[in-house]
Amino acid sequence: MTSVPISVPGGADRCLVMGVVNVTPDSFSDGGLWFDEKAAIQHGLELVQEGADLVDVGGESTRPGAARVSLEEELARVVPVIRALHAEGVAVSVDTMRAEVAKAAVEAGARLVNDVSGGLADPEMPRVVAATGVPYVVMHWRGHSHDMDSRAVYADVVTEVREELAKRVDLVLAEGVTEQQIVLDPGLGFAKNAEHNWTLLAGIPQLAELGYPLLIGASRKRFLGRLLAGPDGAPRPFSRSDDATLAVTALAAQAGAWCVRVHEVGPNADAVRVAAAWKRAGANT
Ligand code: PMM
Repeated sequence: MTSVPISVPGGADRCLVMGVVNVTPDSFSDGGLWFDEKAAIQHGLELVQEGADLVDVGGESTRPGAARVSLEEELARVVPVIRALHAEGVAVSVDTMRAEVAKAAVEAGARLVNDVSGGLADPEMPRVVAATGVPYVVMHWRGHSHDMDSRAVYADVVTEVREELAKRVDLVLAEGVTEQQIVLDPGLGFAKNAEHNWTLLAGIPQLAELGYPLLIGASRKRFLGRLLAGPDGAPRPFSRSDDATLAVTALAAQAGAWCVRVHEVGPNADAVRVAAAWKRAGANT
């Protein structure tokens, strides 16, 4: 497996925790909470206090049905927050599908580009990421949020996601990104229904066979709320699905995930340490 040059304080041999700061008015679970620049910076610093290894700053909501924001608006939302967090010594990633935002974010100090479209939304992205040399999260994606649910059609979701990711890898490598930069992500909830998401989680070992570190983003997603629906069938609100996120984190870390992307960092940071201790003990017996 390739190694991603994000140094973790203490050089921890465990799954990393990426905390989320959505600088948006409309993200699914935390839209509006960190829309104000000062609030976003403060929240990023709190996430680090709680144990985040990385803070993922995004300025565009990708919730199902979301409309796009302009380039100017996205830059105005994320760049000042990234610059301020970087100045405080925080390892920041930028959650963007736009090459120009990725470039400005890395110039402002971002140390990883997290592209939910895996280079499909902006053909310039792989070349720009190649030039920066920072790690690049290539997520599985089939189209923009406004119609992604209609693309959630698979005969064998693990095989198809694996093959589509492998194609993206070939393309970004051809554009100059190195193997050492690449992180893959199955893109839970992006053109996937609940059953697809569970099958992909169970398929982490097969996805890992591609040979790249894996990032898993299950936090507060709708499939958890559906699983925990009450007797009336009403999905559990995302605000009460953090314990389920935590369970996914522990199991994903156990299955070999490189990083989990979560909204509530503290308990997830504990969970990855539990999984690491369990694995270490297993290796010694
Ligand atoms: N999910 C969201 C946003 N960015 N990035 C990666 N790499 N993987 C994900 O699963 C992912 C992502 C949507 O979640 P949010 O809007 O609730 O933060």
